[in-house]
Amino acid sequence: MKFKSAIKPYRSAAGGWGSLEATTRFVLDSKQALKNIRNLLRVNKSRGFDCPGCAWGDDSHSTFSFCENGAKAVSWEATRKAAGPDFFAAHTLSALRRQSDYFLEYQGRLTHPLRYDAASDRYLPISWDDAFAVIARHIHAMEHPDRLELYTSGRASNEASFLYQLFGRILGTNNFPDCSNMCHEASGTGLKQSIGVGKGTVRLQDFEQADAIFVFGQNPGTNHPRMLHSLRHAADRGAHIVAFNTLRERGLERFANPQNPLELLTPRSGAISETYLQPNLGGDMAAVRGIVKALLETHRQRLNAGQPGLFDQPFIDAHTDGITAYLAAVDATDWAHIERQSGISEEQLRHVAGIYQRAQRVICTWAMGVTQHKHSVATVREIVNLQLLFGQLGKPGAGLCPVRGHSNVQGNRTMGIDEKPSDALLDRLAAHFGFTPPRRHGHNTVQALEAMLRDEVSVLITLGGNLAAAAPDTERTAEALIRCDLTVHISTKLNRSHLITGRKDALILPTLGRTDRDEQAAGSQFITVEDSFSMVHASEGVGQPLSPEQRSETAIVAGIAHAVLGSERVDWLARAADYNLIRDDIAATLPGFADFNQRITAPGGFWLGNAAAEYRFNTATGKARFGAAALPVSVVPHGDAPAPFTLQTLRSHDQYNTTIYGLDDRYRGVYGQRDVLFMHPDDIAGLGLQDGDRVDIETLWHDGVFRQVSGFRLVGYAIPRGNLAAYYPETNPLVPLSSYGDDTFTPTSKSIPVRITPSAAQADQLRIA
Ligand SMILES: Nc1nc2c(c(=O)[nH]1)N[C@H]1C(S)=C(S)[C@@H](COP(=O)(O)OP(=O)(O)OC[C@H]3O[C@@H](n4cnc5c(=O)[nH]c(N)nc54)[C@H](O)[C@@H]3O)O[C@H]1N2
Ligand SMILES: Nc1nc2c(c(=O)[nH]1)N[C@H]1C(S)=C(S)[C@@H](COP(=O)(O)OP(=O)(O)OC[C@H]3O[C@@H](n4cnc5c(=O)[nH]c(N)nc54)[C@H](O)[C@@H]3O)O[C@H]1N2
Ligand SMILES: [Mo]
Repeated sequence: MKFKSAIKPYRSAAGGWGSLEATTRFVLDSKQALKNIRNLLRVNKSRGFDCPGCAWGDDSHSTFSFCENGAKAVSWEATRKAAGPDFFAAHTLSALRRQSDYFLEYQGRLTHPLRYDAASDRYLPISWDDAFAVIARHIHAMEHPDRLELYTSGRASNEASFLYQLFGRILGTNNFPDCSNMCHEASGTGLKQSIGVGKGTVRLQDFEQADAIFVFGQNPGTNHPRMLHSLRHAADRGAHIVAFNTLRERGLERFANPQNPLELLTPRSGAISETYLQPNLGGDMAAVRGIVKALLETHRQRLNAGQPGLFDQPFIDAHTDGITAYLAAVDATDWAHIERQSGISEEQLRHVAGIYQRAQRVICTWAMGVTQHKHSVATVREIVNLQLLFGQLGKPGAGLCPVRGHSNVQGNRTMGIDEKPSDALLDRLAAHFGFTPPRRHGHNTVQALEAMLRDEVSVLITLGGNLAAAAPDTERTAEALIRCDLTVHISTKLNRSHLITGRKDALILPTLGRTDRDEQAAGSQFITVEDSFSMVHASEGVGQPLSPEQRSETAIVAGIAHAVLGSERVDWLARAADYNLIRDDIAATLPGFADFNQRITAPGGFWLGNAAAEYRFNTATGKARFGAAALPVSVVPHGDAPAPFTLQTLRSHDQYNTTIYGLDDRYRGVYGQRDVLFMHPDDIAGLGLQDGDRVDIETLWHDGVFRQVSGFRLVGYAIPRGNLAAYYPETNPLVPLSSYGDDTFTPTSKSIPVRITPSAAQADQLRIA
């Protein structure tokens, strides 16, 4: 495969013709265009499947609720290309390890259960029964149930997740590391501390009533394209969109609706963000504090003049505590600190405070630019503080909106994929299934990897995902996986994690995806998922599975549980034959799911509700709590001395996490390459270098480990000085396993202290990592 590399600015709006063209190209290039197009038309409709792309809600405005990147995700999964036994007979693992991530997934869908054979260095076919027996043998040999790690990636259905956590807990462990630990953990933790529920308080329709929408640390043009429709409609109504993003992102600046044919014929490409601020990496807490400081000043001036203040005093009195300490913390923060840390001037922050002040209804959204820092929980809580002062909770068109990643990551948590389960959850499981669940907390992702490195883990099972490539500190993560006796991956496609096998055994179990029809003994099955707005709805695949050997995730989890635990207490296989039985279990054990099987038949599903949006705050005091944290002294976790640059690792337009669809990042003007480093032109000049030069990136950390990636091409970009950006997962080797968020253990993927040096090898050959 050949790629032509180029850097050229993208001049059109995000969306529009460019995105329609790209979608058509992806759909038509794939082996079965017709099936793909039919699938796309049904995606996110009441019949059909939920888009595996992202967790944004379904929009009633567009005729076809899909977007360019959803189309890529669907056609990537629904390919007729297969990586079957022939492929594995032809390739040793040593040879496959030399291939790129792109090559591995491009081979197509996994079709047969496989077991690693060390003698031939190949994966060989194995029967399902034998595969389950291998797993049972290893698990039975463990001295303690905590020697098992059960990883989940956020695509797994509610039904599969529920069985998975039940299996782990009956066995006796709460070791449920998941992708969320690397993603929105800080949102859940911060929101729970502040408002007692770890989920957003808004619904999709709130975007239709907001007067202002503040978007923090998020790139919806690429990662949540359907969100652009909501932003666009809001902007058209005259709502103010204020974006905080370290980079200038095309999708946030301008957007033409690619699903509105008329609009494509006109040159109009609505401006989205009227105000676009570029904070330093990790500068959002300081920015929000500055906004509050400005608003507090006006509030006091008004009170002193005998006028009503700005804040929503009735809401504050009735529903919150901690305001005095918080306002004292705001007073104690000086403008110099705010300006230095945020990188935004007092004047700009006062301007934005004015927009906030004039809006009756404000929504704040955020994603990884807020959650992947050391002080992310404090930052989330600062956003909540701002909203609480104005009572922006529980009223239409206002509230808090962490925009989730994987399409069912929120549902996974609801189902109990949680290493720190509440006692209430465990009590209900215990009562319904008649067992004594473990009460000690389990491992999150970082703790699981650390335990593996200490040889405290025998078996790793992953329900989707690509742990080896998604986790930080690539070398240490690989070392961790190798130290397990058995690694088991339940996957749709071949990926890096499959190539790093446990020291005694390794299995790959091929699973059906969202788009595939799922036939079980009781007939065709659907699964359920929950979006970012707590809407639970059904998803039913339409395509004929590529191989009769592929099994659904639910059936695989049930098969493992049956082999390990037998079916006396829970009839796992009956549940795999008829998912209604699992939904009955869920209805009996999880709040909000009464009459699940009946309510799920409603078109569009049902809303789980949100206690905080109804002024019920499940905190220690029963009130929403202001957080009074001081701004951190430094936002970048560092070792012995401050680093010259801070690096964030992010997604290109042609990737889904560790899945690389192609080598373009159209909106940022990057074509045919991924080994680029975005830097301010003056910083490039300051290093005595030029645009296009190759550099090495080295992490400055205090554990004596040398972490470097090399040969990255400098790209001059609109980014504040001292800040850098490069793509994930190529830069994961730079994120130290021991650098994670306070209270979250989320790797600090958006603030890595680094040093840049000219590349020794100014290699010009194309590297596809
Ligand atoms: N097509 C596609 N869709 C996806 C995904 C995908 O890979 N591809 N991934 C899914 C997943 S799992 C997730 S979690 C989401 C991720 O969605 P995003 O959070 O949008 O993902 P990132 O690419 O990490 O982008 C981070 C954005 O925040 C900005 N940023 C980084 N640090 C800071 C900061 O400190 N302050 C501010 N204000 N801005 C900052 C970056 O410039 C960038 O625009 O998307 C989901 N949807
Ligand atoms: N440096 C850095 N690291 C990061 C991030 C970052 O921004 N920077 N982001 C973090 C974030 S937000 C996340 S969510 C994680 C993502 O971490 P993961 O969720 O572990 O990774 P993915 O790349 O989404 O997983 C892709 C694999 O999932 C499998 N798969 C796809 N669909 C299905 C399915 O329907 N069922 C099953 N069983 N398997 C399926 C395929 O085999 C595919 O290879 O990465 C994190 N890591
Ligand atoms: Mo994520």
